[in-house]
Amino acid sequence: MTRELKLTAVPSPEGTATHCPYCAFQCGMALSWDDAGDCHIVGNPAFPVNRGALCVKGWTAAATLRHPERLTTPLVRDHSGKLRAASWDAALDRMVRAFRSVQQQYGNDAVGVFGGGSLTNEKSYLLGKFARVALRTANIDYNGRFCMSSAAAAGIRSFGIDRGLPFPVDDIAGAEAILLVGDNPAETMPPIMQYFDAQRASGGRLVVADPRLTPTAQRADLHLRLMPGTDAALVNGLLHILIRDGMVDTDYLAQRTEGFERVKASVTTYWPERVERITGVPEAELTRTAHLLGTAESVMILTGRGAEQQSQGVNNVSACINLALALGLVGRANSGYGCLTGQGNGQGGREHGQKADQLPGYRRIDDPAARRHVAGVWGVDEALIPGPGRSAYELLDSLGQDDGVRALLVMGSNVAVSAPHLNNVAERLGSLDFLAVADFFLSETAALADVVLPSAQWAEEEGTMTNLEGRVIRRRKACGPPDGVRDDISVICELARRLGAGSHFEYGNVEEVFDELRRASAGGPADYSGITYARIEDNDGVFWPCPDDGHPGTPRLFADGFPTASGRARMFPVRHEEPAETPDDEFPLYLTTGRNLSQYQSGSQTRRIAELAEISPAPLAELHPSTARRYGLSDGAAVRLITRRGQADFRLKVTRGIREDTVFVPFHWAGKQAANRLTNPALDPTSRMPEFKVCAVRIEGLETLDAIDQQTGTHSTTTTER
Ligand SMILES: Nc1nc2c(c(=O)[nH]1)N[C@H]1C(S)=C(S)[C@@H](COP(=O)(O)OP(=O)(O)OC[C@H]3O[C@@H](n4cnc5c(=O)[nH]c(N)nc54)[C@H](O)[C@@H]3O)O[C@H]1N2
Ligand SMILES: Nc1nc2c(c(=O)[nH]1)N[C@H]1C(S)=C(S)[C@@H](COP(=O)(O)OP(=O)(O)OC[C@H]3O[C@@H](n4cnc5c(=O)[nH]c(N)nc54)[C@H](O)[C@@H]3O)O[C@H]1N2
Ligand code: SF4
Ligand SMILES: [Mo]
Repeated sequence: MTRELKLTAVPSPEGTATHCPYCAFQCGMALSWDDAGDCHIVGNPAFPVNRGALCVKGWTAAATLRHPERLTTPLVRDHSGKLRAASWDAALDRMVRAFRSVQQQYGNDAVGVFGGGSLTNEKSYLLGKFARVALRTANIDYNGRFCMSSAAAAGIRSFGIDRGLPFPVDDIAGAEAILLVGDNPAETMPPIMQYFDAQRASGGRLVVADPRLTPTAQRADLHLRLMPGTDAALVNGLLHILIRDGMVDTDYLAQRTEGFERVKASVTTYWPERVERITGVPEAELTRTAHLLGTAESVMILTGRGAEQQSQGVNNVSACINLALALGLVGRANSGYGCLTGQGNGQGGREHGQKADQLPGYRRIDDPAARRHVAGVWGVDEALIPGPGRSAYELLDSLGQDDGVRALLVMGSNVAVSAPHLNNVAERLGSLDFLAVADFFLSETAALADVVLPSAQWAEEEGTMTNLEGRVIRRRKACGPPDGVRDDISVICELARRLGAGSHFEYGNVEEVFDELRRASAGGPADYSGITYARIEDNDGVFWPCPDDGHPGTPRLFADGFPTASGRARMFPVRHEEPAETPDDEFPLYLTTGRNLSQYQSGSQTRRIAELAEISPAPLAELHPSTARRYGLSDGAAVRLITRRGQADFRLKVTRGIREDTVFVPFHWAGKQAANRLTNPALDPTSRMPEFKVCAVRIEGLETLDAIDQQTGTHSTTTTER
């Protein structure tokens, strides 16, 4: 199916300034159209975060807009099980009937909503309100649970607030030493490397803890090649050395923190020899790192998904926070703890109520004062707002079960590729009474749906995003959506109307949704009440919290105190616990998963872009040469990876850049090459984050390459059977 999609550009001589559709760096870019109607993208040098730089995904993002596989009409599954084009009326009708009938039969909570961190603030807010007010279900969660939840939980319990970076990215350039724990920004956020490069150019040092020698680790002064799942031991070991050698900031600890004595006692057993045994990082490297951090004037400790996506993810982050507090870094110039948020609106998406346990403004849904405030803004009875619902994986695991979710709306996630233990998730999705998916492409999840709604995307809509620094920015509309496509905001409002809650969903435009969000967030931890579209426009974005119109916003947090009961940061003792699964005779290697530079997430967008597919056409399983030799496997061989949950097939990339006991695969592909057929859904007890980064695996050679299904990501919209 090849066809031309017509776009109506919003006319502007220099192009329209907006932001990239992908990651949390939210690079500023300008879109313009030539006479032939082709869209061109250039980095926006005036936007102070990327300063004109883009990565290959940003450069090629125009291809998403007029892509021949764009959905331009709703699809409804017919009696023979095929998805067929339908009118909006028919599709929305079918949804409302299905939601009503499931709720009548099984109760309100039997309808679930699954959102995403790529949705704008306005959409995230409205989706949460839709679940609570129109569907009256407790069961809404989102893919950020798979992404930011461990760092968020640890940040909140120590600092009283979760803003990924409590300082602008600019500060990175001025840090004398940086420790990156499980982050690979050279591939996952390339333009941020200009700040790391500037840091090293002025004499700063970089230490990277990663089981792989990533492009980021290649730029480091020191690479700590730790065993997967041993982050807490590593970081406790660093703190042990710093305490032993008298390098902690005792004044800071006394004045600004609580709980240090217990932490100190808990790290006494993490002496370097033991930590070397647990982590595989040589004692000399531990000591060198600790002394580097202990002697530098300014130090940053940053975590990524490597440390966070574990069943010990919260503890791992807490160990890093303990280290940062012990060194007196938090709130000091060019210093502190931060996490590099992942998705485009991974930060805002976790603040405005699409999380199971949360109301807008980063309020807790079980906090009576928060409920009262938000009920007031929504004009509903406080008692009608449901309580906390199931977390993302638990929600997916409940699908079709007796007391579980029987009808689901997915907006902004491709769970059929990105959720852990996919074989189980596929079975659960298949057992639903009803599935609706809103997307711009027929993602693997949409292909399973009973109703598919074609959505407008980034450059076709207005809204705000909150980048990794907590800077609220404008996503500006640069062109109209293709005919037949609607924006998610108007779809949510229309569904609410059809469900009888229309009076709570009357907005003249997207800015009015934002204005309501501001009021709902007022007084909450993520207070947006002083942020307006106009102020964002005038200031290249505004940092939250921003509690009133005259407030300048808050680029840097914690200079004077912490929003905790005592005003001090709280330290929590952390013990190294093994991952839920470790290698044994049957599954002798560690499997870890993550990302490639030129593919994004479930690949639903980027696998469809020719330039990106050319750079990265299929996933490669990385294995160390000596391990490959042991199994008689060579570079390029076809292999099968097998875990207790499933198997998947890959070509092998033999590389010295990985530990001998570890295999790595990227998760951007579907079908037989889906890494998540292998991954372990063991959850962190606090954040409910699945253990994407560690499980036990066996590797077998395959005779032929036939088993490898290239998975270009294309589907025929009329033949997909459920
Ligand atoms: N190109 C590209 N960029 C992206 C994305 C994408 O899909 N593609 N996604 C965006 C999103 S949503 C996110 S969340 C970010 C993620 O950004 P990152 O966190 O940088 O990405 P990952 O590759 O998931 O994980 C980082 C590193 O963790 C390492 N690792 C694995 N196991 C362990 C462990 O046990 N301990 C430690 N310390 N490290 C370990 C991996 O080897 C990997 O190099 O990227 C964002 N940017
Ligand atoms: N094995 C393994 N699995 C992982 C991870 C890992 O490291 N390893 N990382 C996890 C992480 S950090 C993340 S963030 C998740 C991400 O995994 P997913 O949630 O699957 O993320 P995306 O691929 O971004 O899916 C977004 C889908 O929504 C659509 N979409 C995007 N924006 C919009 C919008 O505004 N409206 C609508 N209606 N649709 C939209 C896109 O086309 C796409 O199909 O994957 C997780 N899964
Ligand atoms: S770094 Fe992220 S925001 Fe910037 S161009 Fe690449 S994907 Fe887009
Ligand atoms: Mo993420």
